[in-house]
Amino acid sequence: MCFLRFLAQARGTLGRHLADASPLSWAAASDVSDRKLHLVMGNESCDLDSAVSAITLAFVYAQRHRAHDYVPILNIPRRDFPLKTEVGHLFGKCGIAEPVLLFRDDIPPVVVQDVNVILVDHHVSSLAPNVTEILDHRPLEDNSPSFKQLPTHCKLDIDASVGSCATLVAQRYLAEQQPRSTGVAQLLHATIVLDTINFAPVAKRYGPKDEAMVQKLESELNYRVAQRSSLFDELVAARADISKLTLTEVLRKDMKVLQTDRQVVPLAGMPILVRDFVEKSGAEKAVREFGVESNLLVILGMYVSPADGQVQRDLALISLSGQGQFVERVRQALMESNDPKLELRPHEVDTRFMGGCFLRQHNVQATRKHILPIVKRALLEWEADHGCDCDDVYFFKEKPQLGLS
Ligand SMILES: [Mn+2]
Repeated sequence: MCFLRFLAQARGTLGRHLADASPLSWAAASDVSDRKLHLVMGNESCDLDSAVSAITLAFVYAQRHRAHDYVPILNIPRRDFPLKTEVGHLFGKCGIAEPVLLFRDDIPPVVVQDVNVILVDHHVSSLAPNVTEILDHRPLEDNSPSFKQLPTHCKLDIDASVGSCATLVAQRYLAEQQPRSTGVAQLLHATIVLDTINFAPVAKRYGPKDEAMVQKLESELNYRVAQRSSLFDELVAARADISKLTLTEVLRKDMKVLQTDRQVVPLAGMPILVRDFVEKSGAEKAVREFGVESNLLVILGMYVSPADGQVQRDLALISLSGQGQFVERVRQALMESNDPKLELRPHEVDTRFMGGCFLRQHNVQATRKHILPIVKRALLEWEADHGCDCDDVYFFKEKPQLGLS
């Protein structure tokens, strides 16, 4: 079966299993129950790596293990798909349209009880008890409670030396003669090129496996090595193309949420400088929508000059509830960071947008990966300092006195 037809049939396949799961059909159709449903899922960012790894691995396994069903699931609600602009772009190029794709909200919770799950591009999941196989390249989090819930027979391929999970899928795809698909090869190739920053030596985001797989895919596709850089530029431009998004979607496009016991802090990453974003009409309304119910919003901006590829970064801290001291505390932590030094300085032209704090980040190498732990530490320290209001801490303070009397 060809790749596109496989994708077009995925909904029907899932639907059959959903029907099987209803008690009425259980008694009627016992002959189909031997076919086990395997959901192949990427992580909740649904970046290109997660989306491509899920749909290509599901296809390869479906063709090789015909006694079972493999259905790829994109791990976001369907309404968020337009935010994944580079995924939409590459899928469109390969003839894959949004309506054939299946999303997290296409699977009702009841079906999850009786299915196998294959995780790609992540390995910590609330579905852990159902997981039979993992392909991932994130550093191993074997202390996480969900990791401990994995069944003992679960097959693990967690390899932090590769830049892209698509490399691990490509290994499986190329290991056997069948199936062969230009679409699969194109998707895997493009994803590896993007994730490894086109094998840029300074970024060091690749290993020997990434190189080997890309070369094999190129020979299958009759691509020249020289084509990589235009493909890379095209994907980067597609990822940064926010022209069709609303300002709230721009904030949600690439967000992470920092959660402590007492606080929820959303971090937005945008392909535009925050300083430019706040000048747009409707920016305040978008920020309010984005940060509803949070004490603090962290917004990270980045601008890549199309002319010379020069990167600029800036960031903003905004408290919708006007917690100025709290913002100041996080600002201090970011300013004082030495690992790495962020080299934060005020913008040339200052802004008082929503009473926030706006800074240019002159160390453009530092990314959200570096900023996230600094903010988290500041949150926890703030909470520790302001725990004095709690009853339990009050009693703790009184205890020594009681002991003396
Ligand atoms: Mn990845």
